[in-house]
Amino acid sequence: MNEKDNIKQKQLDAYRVIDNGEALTTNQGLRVEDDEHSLKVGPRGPTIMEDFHFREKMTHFDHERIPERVVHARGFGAHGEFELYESLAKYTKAKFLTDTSVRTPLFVRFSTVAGSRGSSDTVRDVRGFAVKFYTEEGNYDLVGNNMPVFFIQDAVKFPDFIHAVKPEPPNEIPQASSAHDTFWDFVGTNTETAHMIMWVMSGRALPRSFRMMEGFGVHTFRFINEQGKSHFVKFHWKPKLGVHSLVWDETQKVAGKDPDFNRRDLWNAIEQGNYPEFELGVQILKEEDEFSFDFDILDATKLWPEEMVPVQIVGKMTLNRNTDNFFAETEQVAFHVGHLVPGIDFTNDPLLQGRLFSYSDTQLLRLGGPNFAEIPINRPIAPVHNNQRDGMHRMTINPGQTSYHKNSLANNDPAQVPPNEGGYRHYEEKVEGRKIKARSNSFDDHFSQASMFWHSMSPIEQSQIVDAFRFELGKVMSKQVKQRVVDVFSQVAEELAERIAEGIGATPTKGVAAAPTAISPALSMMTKTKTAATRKVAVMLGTGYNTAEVQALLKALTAAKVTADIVAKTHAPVSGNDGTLIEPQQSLLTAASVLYDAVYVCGGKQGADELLSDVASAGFVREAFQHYKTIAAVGDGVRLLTAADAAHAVGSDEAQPIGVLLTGQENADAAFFTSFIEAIAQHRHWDRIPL
Ligand code: HDD
Repeated sequence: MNEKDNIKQKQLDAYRVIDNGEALTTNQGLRVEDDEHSLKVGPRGPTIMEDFHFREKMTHFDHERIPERVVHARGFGAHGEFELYESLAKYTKAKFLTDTSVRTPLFVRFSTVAGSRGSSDTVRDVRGFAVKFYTEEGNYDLVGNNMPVFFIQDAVKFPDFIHAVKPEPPNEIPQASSAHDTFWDFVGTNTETAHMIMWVMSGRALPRSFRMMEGFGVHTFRFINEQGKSHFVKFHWKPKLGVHSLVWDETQKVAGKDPDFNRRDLWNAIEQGNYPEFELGVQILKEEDEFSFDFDILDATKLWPEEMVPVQIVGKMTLNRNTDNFFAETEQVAFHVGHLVPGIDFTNDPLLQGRLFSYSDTQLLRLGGPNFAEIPINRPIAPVHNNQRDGMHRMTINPGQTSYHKNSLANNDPAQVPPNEGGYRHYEEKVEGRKIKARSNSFDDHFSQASMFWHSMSPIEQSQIVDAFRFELGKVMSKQVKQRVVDVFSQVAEELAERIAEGIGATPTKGVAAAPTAISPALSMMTKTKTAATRKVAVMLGTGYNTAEVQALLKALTAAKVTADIVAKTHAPVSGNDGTLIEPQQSLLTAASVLYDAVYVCGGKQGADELLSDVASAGFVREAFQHYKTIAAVGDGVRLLTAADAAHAVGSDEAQPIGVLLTGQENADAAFFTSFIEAIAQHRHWDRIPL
């Protein structure tokens, strides 16, 4: 969609204020003569109360902060649009899902859950994946996560769960981490968490990029079609770049080297025109099939295996515009699971039902009153007319005498709308029962799907899960908490519990593990799309590099949409074998191997000596090797790899490690570049064996 056709952007234009070339004024529009000095009695005297400019400026500053979100405080947003591939009219009357000619503007916010606003991006955590569609029929918010299940089954337990995962009350430690006693105490005493914990201990909790993670609506929702017929639906987002994760050691280092790693990645991708794309998928079930499974479809700790209920791809979201102002847009955007359009409705999932209260309630505190829907980023593109009035920061000026319904003085406007003209009517589900504080027995099985997850993983993913448990529980002080967790996961898989127990000095329980309900290959990240596009390479070089080769390499990388940074010993321009100068983007001091997907070391004796004279160069390569990344070296550059224990010398009888590409020649050719790019597309070489 052309930007100028984006109706939401047009609406936002009215609020964008460009300061370039303008006079400095107070908030009252008064032109300011001096913004450097407060008004004083003489140049060394006291500041005078009457300095209204000083007071206004300082007061505004003093009030600049609003409460951060109680969960998902750290997030990053972008604008985009949704296009529909095929009409879903058979299932829903939602216009944006039935009319393929409509491009729906949207805003997305990705987030971590536990950390504060200033915490690091690459912590082990669930990622929020919230999408606000600005549809012609009103805003529709799909407030999901990058994992398809949740920790708890009933929303009444949400405050308890969040209290357990947040930093502990006495000292607010640890920040943005679940590796502490209260979290694992909650897990050990609330076994419904087991399935979600398997996801959180997996690489899904360490996404390489927001652009490389799936999104899930989690709950079972309803589609309602024009005839009033209901189907159950689960929503999925499938990233075009595949689903990929960092490794744990890397995430911890990235958290120090670049705490903004994921947000920078998204920002840069959009700035470079590499617009992130996610396809929308739906799993649909007939109402008659509600009880056809050995799990309850209202239980948010269960997923519908894709092999059982296929995901139909129905449209695509493209993120194509960064924000102009983080606070105005990303911080003030207010999502709510209850923002619906006709054709979509809720189910009785008790987690979903409780969310319907929490989201609007929390915005009242965070955004300071009931008029948050009038903040530009939250405004629907559909017209808004009702009898709600006043409140903090009311923007709309509603002329007229009446603000009530029914009225006779204003023709009873604004008028109610029948469903056949777009009025929202709740699905008339028949419900009966006694008022009771209880949970259905059909929610009792906490382990079968956790077991399915474990058994669907590849061996490397299983090892990563075991290491994650060992790390997290290794940080827990209480022995009984650790033992209790092992007892719980003994019920998921015997081997898993044994391996955790061995690492933390606890005892697994034998013979209590649940049988997996099925194996679901779709759960493994190894089954996802692989491409080198938008990956980042560090090209290490020193004086005398082969200019023609480097130019050809950069061309080949650009053609494959791979981005590259030249990394040299310092930032000073480096001269090639024909005297051409290259200005490095990074030096060995500013670059870190963990910020790249692959490393390419150029040849030339002088250059290799120059790089090797700084020990950081071998460390750079070594780290990339340990993180299973693609590494290539040419001619003398191979010496960096041997110094880093990342390769055998060229011509050695030993097999080179997987994902390490070498050439003894001082000039790599196009075939070498192709192999390098193909290796990058693998994401990581998990089967690599250390030398
Ligand atoms: Fe929630 C924020 C996703 C359960 C209460 N939630 C929030 C955000 C996401 C989710 C992505 C951030 C939105 C943004 O970027 O502004 N939450 C989920 C998912 C859940 C879930 C996928 C389970 C399926 N949440 C959940 C429950 C409750 C809440 C059970 C309470 C009953 N969530 C909130 C909240 C937040 C929130 C307190 C904090 C900030 C906000 O709403 O706007 O209301």
